Amino acid sequence: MIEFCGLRLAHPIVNGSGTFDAIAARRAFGDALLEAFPFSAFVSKTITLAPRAGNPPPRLWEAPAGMINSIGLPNRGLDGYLAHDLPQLAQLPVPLVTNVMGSTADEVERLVEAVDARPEIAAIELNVSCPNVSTGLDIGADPVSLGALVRAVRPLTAKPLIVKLTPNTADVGAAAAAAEAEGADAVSLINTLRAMALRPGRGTPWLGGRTGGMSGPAIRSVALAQVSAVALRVAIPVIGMGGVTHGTHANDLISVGAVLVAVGTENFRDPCAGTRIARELKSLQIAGSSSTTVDVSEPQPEVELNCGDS
Ligand code: RRO
Repeated sequence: MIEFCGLRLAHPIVNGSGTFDAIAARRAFGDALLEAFPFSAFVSKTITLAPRAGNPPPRLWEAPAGMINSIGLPNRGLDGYLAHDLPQLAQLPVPLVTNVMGSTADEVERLVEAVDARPEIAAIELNVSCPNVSTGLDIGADPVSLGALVRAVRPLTAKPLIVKLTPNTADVGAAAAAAEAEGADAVSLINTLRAMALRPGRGTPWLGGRTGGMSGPAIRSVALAQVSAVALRVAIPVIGMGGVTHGTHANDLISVGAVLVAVGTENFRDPCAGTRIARELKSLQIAGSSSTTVDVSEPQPEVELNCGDS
C-alpha cells in the first residue's frame, strides 16, 4: 500500500492524464478491466468548462523513440463529463482523479468548484501544462501566475489538489515551489515537451496544430532530471512521469524522489502496461532497488487482461 495525499493506493503506478481511455477499455475488455485494472488510481483526460473539438488533424507524428501529439483537448466540457463520463469512471475499482484546465482563473475556479461537489472524485489535477493550447502553458511556465492561480482555487476544495507542471520552462523547480507555497498537495511532471515535425518533402508543419508535445522514451532522461530537481525543491509528494516503459524506469523516478509514477505513451502500445510495470517495479524493490540484479524481461505467467499477443 502507498499513502498518497490521504488516499491508500495498492501500488505506485498510475496513468498519465489522457493516455488511457478507461471507458473505451471497458467496452473492449468488459468487466475484466475492473477485476484487473492496470493502475492504482485513474487520472482522467483533461476537461474544460465548455466542450472542445480539439485541434485539426493530423494530430500525431511518430518520432524516433516517441511521438508528438497535437490533440488540443477535445472533450465534452464540464457538463458532458459529469453527465456522461463520471458515472462510468466512478465504477472503476480505484480512486478517480479528475484533470481540469481553464483559460482564465474564473474558468478554473468554476471547474474546481463543480468537481469538488462530486463525492465520486477523489482528487483534482490542475493542468497548467498542455503544450497545445497557449493559455494553459503560459500559466504553468510562470511561477508568479501559477502561484496566483493555485491561491485562487485552493480554498475551493478540500480534495487533494495536484498541479501538473510543464517541462517547457526555464526553472521547473520554481514553478513547483510556487504551487507548494500556495497550498498544492502534490505536483506531477512532466507533461510533453513542445516539439514540431515537418511534412516530408514540403517543409511545412505536419501537425494541424503546427506544434505538439513530445512524449515516450525520447523524453525519459529529461523527465528524470526535472523530477529530481522538483523533488529536491518541494516537500509535497511528486508524481513522476515521462517515457516509462519498464519497472526500472519507474524505479529510477522513485529513486530521485517520486512517490507515484505515471505511465503514459506506453499505454497506447500495451493497455496492460500499468500492471506489468507495477509488477516489474515490485520485483526490483524486493530485490533491493537494483535494476541489475533482477531480470524482469522474462515473460510473466500471470495475465490479467487479454491484450492480444495472439
Ligand atoms: O490534449 C492535448 O493536446 C494534450 C494535453 Br491536454 C496535455 O496536457 N498534454 C499533451 O501532450 N496533449
